[in-house]
Amino acid sequence: MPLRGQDFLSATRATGFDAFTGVPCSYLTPLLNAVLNVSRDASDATAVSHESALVRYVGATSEGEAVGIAAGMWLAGRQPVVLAQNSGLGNMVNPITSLLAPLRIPVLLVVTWRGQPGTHDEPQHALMGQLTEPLCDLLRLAPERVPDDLERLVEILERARDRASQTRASSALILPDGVIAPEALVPAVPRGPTAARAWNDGCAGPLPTRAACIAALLDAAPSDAAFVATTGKCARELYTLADGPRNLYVVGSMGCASAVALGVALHTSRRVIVLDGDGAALMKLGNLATIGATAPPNLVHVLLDNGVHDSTGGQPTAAGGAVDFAAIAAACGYRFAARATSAAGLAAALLASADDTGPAMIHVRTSPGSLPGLGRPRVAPDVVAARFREFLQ
Ligand SMILES: Cc1ncc(C[n+]2csc(CCOP(=O)(O)OP(=O)(O)O)c2C)c(N)n1
Repeated sequence: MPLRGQDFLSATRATGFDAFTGVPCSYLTPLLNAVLNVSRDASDATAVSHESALVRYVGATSEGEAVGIAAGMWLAGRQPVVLAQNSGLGNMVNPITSLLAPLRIPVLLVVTWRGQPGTHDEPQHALMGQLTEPLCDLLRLAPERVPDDLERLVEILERARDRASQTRASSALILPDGVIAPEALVPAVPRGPTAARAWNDGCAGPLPTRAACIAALLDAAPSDAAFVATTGKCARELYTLADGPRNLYVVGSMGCASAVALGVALHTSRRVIVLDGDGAALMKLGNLATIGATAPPNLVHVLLDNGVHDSTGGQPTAAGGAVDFAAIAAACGYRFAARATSAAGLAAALLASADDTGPAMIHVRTSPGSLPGLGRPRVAPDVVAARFREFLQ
């Protein structure tokens, strides 16, 4: 007898997992529908409060983004679950190896098993079907198959929870076809278009350095704000200018900083300021749509646009200084979209963004280059993650 999606969800929540994100797979439909149905009930009852929702499901644009969001959820005190198709394992490898592993952030992955050997499936799933278990094994995810028996499922979930709390290790459950019975989805009300308030500092003059921009933000931000910095010299500059527990240095997983910040922002009332690069933002541009759709009021996305991959030697990005990130953010549903070309303008935009309810984008043009003699964080990434999590409690 297949399990009901509701039973799977109840068992997951009873074991302590309390935040969900992912990308659909047809095998996951009953489980996703159970999560979405509960999640909508919860958000109806608590229209503006992200924190009191019984269950929150964030639909991501890629499985890699989902891992970033889940990491942020954990940093904000949750026990997150990522629901994904095994085709998406490729998209997840980078944030699993360069975000979850070094920062020791435990996430439970529920990965479907398209192309399971011995079953009939489409050709595009055949190879990944064979690789699913060994790949999860290689990624140190201690994969276990989801049984169609509730008691055994609870035991597996408890093992994953204990691994998470005792060793901060992530786990994977592999979900074969037919283990969960079908369930209908309560249709969502379509989202209408939103308007963003435009803001411009109107400055003309030499562009500021990234370090001057970070210093201006550190001065202007509320003292209880959290900072999430993208990989490369941006995080190293934040560390050099003002290391402390309110900073998270996203040392790898290029493009995931805004996803991590979203996962945090949805579960804290503090302001969360993410320092992104133009190269990193372009690598996971879908993140902007997810931020617009989930619209956390306390998230400020600062895009430090030097037009180059400064951290790897200054090669031009596809933005090349010509992409209008404020316009993209506005079109994705951000409520405030600012353009700045000076450090003072950036600080003023941060203050102005506080008047709006919803995610803010501040696109600031900067010159390439970094602080001379730039250091590297001497605090281990897992310690940075632990102290950041404690700061957020
Ligand atoms: C998936 C992945 N690809 C490539 C890299 C190498 N890399 C590290 S930082 C960086 C450049 C980032 O550019 P941008 O986001 O514009 O920030 P900037 O260095 O200009 O501050 C690159 C390509 C990486 N860490 N991860």
